[in-house]
Amino acid sequence: MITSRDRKPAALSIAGLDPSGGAGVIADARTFDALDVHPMAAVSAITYQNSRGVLGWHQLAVEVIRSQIGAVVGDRVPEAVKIGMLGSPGCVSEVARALNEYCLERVVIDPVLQSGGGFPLIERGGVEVMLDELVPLAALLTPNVRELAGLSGIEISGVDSAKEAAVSLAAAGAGAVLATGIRLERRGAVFAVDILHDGDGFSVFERPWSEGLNVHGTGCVLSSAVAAGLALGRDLHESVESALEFVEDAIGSAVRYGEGMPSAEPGSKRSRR
Ligand code: PXL
Repeated sequence: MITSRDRKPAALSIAGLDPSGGAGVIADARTFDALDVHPMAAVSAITYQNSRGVLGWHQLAVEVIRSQIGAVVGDRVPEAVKIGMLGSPGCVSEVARALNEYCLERVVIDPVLQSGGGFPLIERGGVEVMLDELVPLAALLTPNVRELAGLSGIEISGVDSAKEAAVSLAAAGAGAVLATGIRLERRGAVFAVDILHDGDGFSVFERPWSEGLNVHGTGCVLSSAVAAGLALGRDLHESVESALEFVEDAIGSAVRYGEGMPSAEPGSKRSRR
């Protein structure tokens, strides 16, 4: 008989499908699995894309999204939830409603607004509903620079404005904010800075800036790795630190899978420092 103590922690990804496997629910499931968390998923939208970029996408009906979440969660409440591309304001609202209805906890939200190549992945009005209904349910929000600017309305020109924007999103109800990929030049060297604001203070993480390296899907992998850490019972700071290491390792071992840029391969090389 399987007891609750024998059960593997589970995490649910509610996100878009990237059929080429670089981002979305496939990247999320691979990340959960690599971190020994059982992967579950509900698809919000189906994108048409390959390694060269996004060609378009189709939004799934709100009822389809509701049915997927209801079926999965009705059987097994996940220890953590990762939310990615949602597509329409109606889907954002439905996901917020489901999180409340099923009392889902440890929710990590990657507020996806567009693809790396700039293709819009949310319809008009989506940002407002996200701020009103979803952001207050986030244990952690993981915006990149463009998402940070889009959600806060603050132009991001460096670490100080990123901190200001993170504070404004915490004031909008997010439990914590991890702002990623802020470019910093210091004494001729370029760094990518990630800033964690937990409502009180800031933790700042720096790594060398990797120009031209494919970062398609790294936002998905990062937020999923944090959700996996939370599902495994780690606290927020520990989960963020190990997720940042995990992504760095994944980028370091990226492989080329199509004509476009190389993709980050979750779990293909894991080394702990
Ligand atoms: O990286 C953002 C992202 C998230 N989710 C899906 C995507 C993309 C980028 O293309 O396709 C499904």
